This record gives sequence, C-alpha cells and structure tokens, in this order.
Amino acid sequence: MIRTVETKPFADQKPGTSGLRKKVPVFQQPNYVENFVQSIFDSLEGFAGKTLVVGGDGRYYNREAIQKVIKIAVANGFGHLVIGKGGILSTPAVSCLIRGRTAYGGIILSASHNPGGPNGDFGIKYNIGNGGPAPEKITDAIFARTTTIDHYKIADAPDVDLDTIGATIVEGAKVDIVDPVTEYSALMKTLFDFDAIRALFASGFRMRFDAMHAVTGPYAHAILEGELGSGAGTVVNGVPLPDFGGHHPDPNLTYAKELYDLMMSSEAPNFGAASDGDGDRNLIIGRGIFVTPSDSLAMLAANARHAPGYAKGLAGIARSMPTSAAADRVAAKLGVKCYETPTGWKFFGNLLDAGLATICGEESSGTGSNHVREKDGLWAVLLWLNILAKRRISVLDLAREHWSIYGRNYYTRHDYDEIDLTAANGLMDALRGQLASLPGTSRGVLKIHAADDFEYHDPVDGSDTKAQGVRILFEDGSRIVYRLSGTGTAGATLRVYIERYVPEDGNLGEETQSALADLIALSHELAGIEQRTGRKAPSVIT
Ligand code: VG1
Ligand code: CO
Repeated sequence: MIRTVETKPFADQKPGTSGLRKKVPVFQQPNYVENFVQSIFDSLEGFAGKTLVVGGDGRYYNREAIQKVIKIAVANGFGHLVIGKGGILSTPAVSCLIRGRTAYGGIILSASHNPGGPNGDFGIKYNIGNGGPAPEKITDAIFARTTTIDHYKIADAPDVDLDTIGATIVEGAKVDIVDPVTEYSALMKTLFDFDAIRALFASGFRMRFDAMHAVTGPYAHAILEGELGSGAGTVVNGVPLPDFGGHHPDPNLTYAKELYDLMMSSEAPNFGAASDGDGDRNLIIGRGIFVTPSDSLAMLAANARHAPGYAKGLAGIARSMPTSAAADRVAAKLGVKCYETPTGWKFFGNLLDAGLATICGEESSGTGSNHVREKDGLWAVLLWLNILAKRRISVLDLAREHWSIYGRNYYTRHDYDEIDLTAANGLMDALRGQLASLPGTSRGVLKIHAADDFEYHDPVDGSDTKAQGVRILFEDGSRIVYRLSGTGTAGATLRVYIERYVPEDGNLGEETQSALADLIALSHELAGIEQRTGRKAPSVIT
C-alpha cells in the first residue's frame, strides 16, 4: 500500500559541494530523509517505470536510509531499483552502474571523507543519468522544493533484505540486490592492462592499500589481491565499518599518517595508496615521496597512453580552479585544452559528456576520466600501477623525470576547520573588498598581477557560476586562493591553496612547506587569518 504522509519543510536542506551533509542526529529527525528524497523526486520528471541505482559507503545510518529510499522511490513510480549488497556501493561504482544499466539516476548515501558513527556525518546525493552528480540547476530545484514540501509518498512494505543477492518485488517494482564489485571490476578491465600489472606484482613489486575501513575494502580485495595478485595483506583496514574504526576516512597526510610513515621508512613497499569513505578519492605515495594530487593528475595525464583505455590520447584535461597548474603544462605539451572549473565534480560532467576532456582532477585527491562521471579512487591507483608496470620506473624517478620536463608546481593546501561562521564570512568579504586595490602592489619580492573572485562560464550549457573563490595571482605565476568549504557540517572551514611554479632548470628538490614559506606567511597577512579566526596555524595541511 502507498501512503501519503503530511510533512513540514526543514530550513537547512541546501545541498553543498557534493550533496546534503549533516550530522547523523539531524538526518535521524522524523521526516528529514523522507522530505529530502521526496524533494529530489519532485524536481525530476519522466522516471515512471525506470531504474534507480542506490547504495552508500556503509557508514552509520546507511541501511536505515536505504530502506526509506526504496520505499519512497517505489511509491513515486520507479519501476526498478538496483542496490549494492549490504547497501554498499562506492560512488564511482554507482556512476558505473547508472551508465552500464542506462538507469534514470542514482542516490548515494555518503558524507564521503567526513567521519561517521552515531555522532558523525551522513549525506545524500543525487546523480543524473550520465552517472554524474546533479548539476546546480537540479540541486537548486531540489533545495527550492525542500522549502515548500508538505507531503511525501511512501510504500507501506516490509524492509528489503539487503544481504541476499537476487530480486524481490516491492509494490510492483523490481528490487535487485547486486554484487557491488562485479560491474565496476569489469569496467576496469576494459581500461587497464591487467596482465602487465600482474607481471609487475609477480616480479616482486609490493604495495600497501589503506581502505580506511571505508567502502573500497571489498573492491580493493577483489581487484588488487584477487585479480592482480598483489599478495595477501596488500589491503589493510579492508572491512567497511559504520564508524570507519573511529577515524576520518580522508586519505591525506594527517589521517593516513600510518601509511605515510611506512612509505617514508626503510620498510616501505614500492607503492602506497589509500581511498576515502565513498571510494572516489585517492592518495598516492611512492617509496620516499608523497605525490600531491595536483601532480598526480599531471603525471597520469602525461603517461596515460600506457594504458589501453587511453592509448589513443586525451581529448582534453580539466581541473578545478584551486588545483595547481601542473596539468596545464601537460595539456600544452600534448596540444590539448585544459579547462578550469569551480570546485566539485559536477562541473566536469558537461565537459566529459561533450568529449572535450578525457581526464579530470581536483587538488583534494580526486582524479577520474570519461569512464564514469565521478572521481574514482581505485581507477587512479590502477592507472598508476599500469604506468609503473609498463615503464618499470619508481614513483620517485617518475616524479623527478616529470619535473625535469615540465618544471614543478610546489603546492599545498592549508585547512582551518570548524572556525566561526561569521568570522569566516567576514574574512572572505574583507578579501573581496581588497580585490580592486591589490593588483600592481608588491609584497616583498612578490608582485600581485591580478586578483578576482573566480567565475565559470560552462562552455557546453552556457551556465554561469559566480563567487567560487578569491584568487590572488602573482607575476611569477604563484597563487594564493581562498574559499570556504561546501562539505563541512560544523562551523566553517577555510581552505587556503598556495602554489609556486619553479621552471625545469630551477630548484626542484625542495621540501614543499619551505619552498612555499613566503607565500604561506603572505596568505596569513593578506586575509588576517589570526586576527579574524584566532587561529595561528591550520588544522590540516595537505
Ligand atoms: C571538497 C573538495 C572538493 C571535492 C568535494 C567532494 O569540497 O575540496 O574538491 O569535490 O570535497 O569530495 P569543499 O567544498 O569542502 O572544499 V568527496 O570525496 O566529499 O565527494
Ligand atoms: Co569522497
């Protein structure tokens, strides 16, 4: 039976950079999930009888939310639901399933790299039929609907057994529980030379993959250890846990410190990698070298032809604005365009659909390609392995070779987490107030060439997106970028992105923080970080 339930709007259901993210107790309020999911469906049309893919990263409240999504989707007329066993699907696997099964769309239950557990974070994100995050036009419509919603539809049906593969019928709709790995793994085999990677491992190459008790555990076990013979024990923290073992499932140098320390030690295997809560981010560390995500994007793009899926070359490269310009140099050499988009994967979808870009990346550990419409952590790991297998070179040597050809974009991001929201907005407003007067002025040897608040004009659909981050651009190509996070759930997070370019004949072997010391000091001064936020130092440095 289908029930119509009366409800009242919640004022705080505005999706951020990547869906709606809140603390678990917020999502546990009566009707909170129901309102948002119904608002998604109210903003869409033409889905009667069609397929919806549903899955999450296994975090606390995943199963409860999935049961609600099933019952509301069925009540609204979807004809077929495809759900990962145990409610588990990585974000790139959802994208893969939507595309592979020509589904209408998908719902991802995840707060990605944010911590989980009863007092941790939860999230809901809608993906469209190309497999990618809903564009702003749709997320704006969803938000508008959440402010007026007065009823939702839900099937009065028993919970679906999420742990048994197979099909059941709920209110006339087919609900398929599928293996979360099979179709994703098959897609990876079409892109990479699995034989070459197998031969690499057979030759004694060793790797450590930290799944951070998040969603990639089952994928990494099946693909790395199972298919590629990386050896038992390659994957650590491989069982998804509702609270990620009490850690942040964020693969950076702070939260994946154990992996980093191992890779810098004399015990280091040849290659280290990690992924985040929902499996779309990647961390790459070679023996004795952390590869910044911006460099990783550039190095993958420069070497992608070694993988069968990219042997024909790249149509173009795209990077988010705060990502370093290392990829631009590769694009120039390849003779293709490099697009600069606002932060968030949703801005890459049009470029990929239109065939303008093949590989995309963000400084926040996101890399991906036109194989799906999300960033993809394991994909990046496999592309690295494919390149290393074909070239038989160490990560350190590959990085040195890259810098000697293209020069090096020293790059760091400083995050100030959970600062006061009013102080954060005040800081950004004050920076915006300085934009007109900064160009032409000097700070020590650093001359400011331009300053703006980044705006993006989408070359495919013509849409404009404004106020995407304050950029201070220096004459020597250095940059400082300031923006506020759109994924946090407590206070505000200020992100400061700092970059300096050193040409191929310059000093390429400096430690990153000291190479950037002048710009880091200037980033404090220009924004008055300490006066305005009370913080002397960032909470996380990546
Ligand atoms: C952050 C990153 C951004 C990424 C987004 C979602 O957003 O900076 O590059 O696309 O997270 O990633 P923000 O607004 O907090 O800076 V994930 O792995 O959370 O889906
Ligand atoms: Co993620």
